[in-house]
Amino acid sequence: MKKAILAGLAVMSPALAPMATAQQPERVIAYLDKNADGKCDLNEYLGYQVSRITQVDKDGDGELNQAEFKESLQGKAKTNIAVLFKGANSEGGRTLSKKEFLGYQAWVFKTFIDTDNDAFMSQEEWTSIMSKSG
Ligand SMILES: [Ca+2]
Ligand SMILES: [Ca+2]
Ligand SMILES: [Ca+2]
Repeated sequence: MKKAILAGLAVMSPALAPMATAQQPERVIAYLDKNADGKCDLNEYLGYQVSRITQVDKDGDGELNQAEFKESLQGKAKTNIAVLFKGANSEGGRTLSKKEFLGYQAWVFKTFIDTDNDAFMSQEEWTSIMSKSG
C-alpha cells in the first residue's frame, strides 16, 4: 500500500492539491507518518517537504530561486509569490536555502495547517488545507 501512495505522490508532485482528491486523507497521513503513531507531526511534514525541494529545484543548485519556490506553492499562494519569497528569505540572498524553505514550511504548518494547535496534522486539518489551497 505504501508503494501505491508513493507512486501517487510522484505523479501528483509538486502540487499536493490533486493528491487530496485522488487519495483518502487517512492514506496521506499514513504515508507521512514515519514513526507510525497514527499522526503527522511537524518533523514528518518537514521530511516530506525536504523531498519536494529536489522536485522543484530545476537547476539543481540545492537552493530555490523565486521561480522554483513558486513551483512549490499551490493555488492562491502563487499570486503572493513576491511577499512569500521575501518572508521565507530570512537570511537574504537571491535564493532560499533548505533551511529557509523548511523554516517557511514550519510556519505554514503552525499557522495554516495545525489549526487546533495540538502539534499534529489531523486528517481533518489535511482535508481543510487542501480544500483552501485549490
Ligand atoms: Ca507520526
Ligand atoms: Ca535552484
Ligand atoms: Ca492539529
